[in-house]
Amino acid sequence: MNKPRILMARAVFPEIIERLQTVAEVEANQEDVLFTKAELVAKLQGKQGVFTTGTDRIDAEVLAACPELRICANMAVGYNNFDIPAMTAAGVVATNAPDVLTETTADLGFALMMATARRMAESEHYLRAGLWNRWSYDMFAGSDIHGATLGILGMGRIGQAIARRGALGFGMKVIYHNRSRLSVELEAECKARYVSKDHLLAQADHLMLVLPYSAASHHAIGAAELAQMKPTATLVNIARGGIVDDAALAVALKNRTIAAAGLDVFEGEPMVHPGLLDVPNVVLTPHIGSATMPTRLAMAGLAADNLLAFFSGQPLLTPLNPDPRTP
Ligand code: 8YV
Repeated sequence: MNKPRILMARAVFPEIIERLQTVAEVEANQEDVLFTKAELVAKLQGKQGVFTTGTDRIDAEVLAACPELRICANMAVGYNNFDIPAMTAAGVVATNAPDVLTETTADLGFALMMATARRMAESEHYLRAGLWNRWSYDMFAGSDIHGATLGILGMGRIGQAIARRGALGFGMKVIYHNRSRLSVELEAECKARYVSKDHLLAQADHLMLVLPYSAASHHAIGAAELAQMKPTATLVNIARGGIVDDAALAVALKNRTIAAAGLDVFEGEPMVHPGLLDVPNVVLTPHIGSATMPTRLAMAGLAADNLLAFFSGQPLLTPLNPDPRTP
């Protein structure tokens, strides 16, 4: 029997390619070429599987042009790069990579919140610029993390892991808003209290965004929401670009209607809104939430395991839509 053929849309750990080669013919992309849609479609001809990352879009147009494609395995927990209804309609399986990055991403969210509240980037730039020549009583005085109110918008696995860090490690009062309320047991474990979005915006000293991107969450934080926040509040986005209206945020930061922001994700990344580059009160990182070697290896391993399971006739590990192989 012919081996299935898999395209790696981006470069990945060599051992992942070797693992996939045990069941499939693999076309790697170790030069890490960023394919245009037309190039991706051309590369997918004759392929039954594709290993994607969050930057590779699989939509109805791609699916229509690639009739042999049967599975897309995303090396990311977020899957807004997939058109799931179109994939389901085309009988193409979609998988993501949840759980393995939860704690690592929560660590980064917490680090960004602390760096933002304590003005670490701004003060480091000041020191590097040779401007530090004396101490003063309010030099880079920021806000406290311990004892403050942590507001979490989006209370999935990563939101819960951040809540635990805040409540158990730093004595923070944790409030959250989510599409659906957590069970009483989970709320008790995370020491988190469910509130309305308005209450969350008005009460949080530090607001953390961890909700998935969808049409419904587009600009969930815009000018109106920013205006509801305390002038002393900080905002951290580790979720997805587009959840925050970055232009409105740049204005809020410039006018200091909120104190500061920490951003790991951006609308239209890797482009960054120029207004965000212009203001000092923002800490910017290039989408590194899950970026530790063990976690990235685990994410790639899970995406590969889904492909291996699919082509060996085994149940999928983390499916996002119905498996057309099951009757
Ligand atoms: C990835 C992410 O680095 O998992 C996600 O949803 O945003 C990040 O962890 C990125 O999407 C690579 O696929």
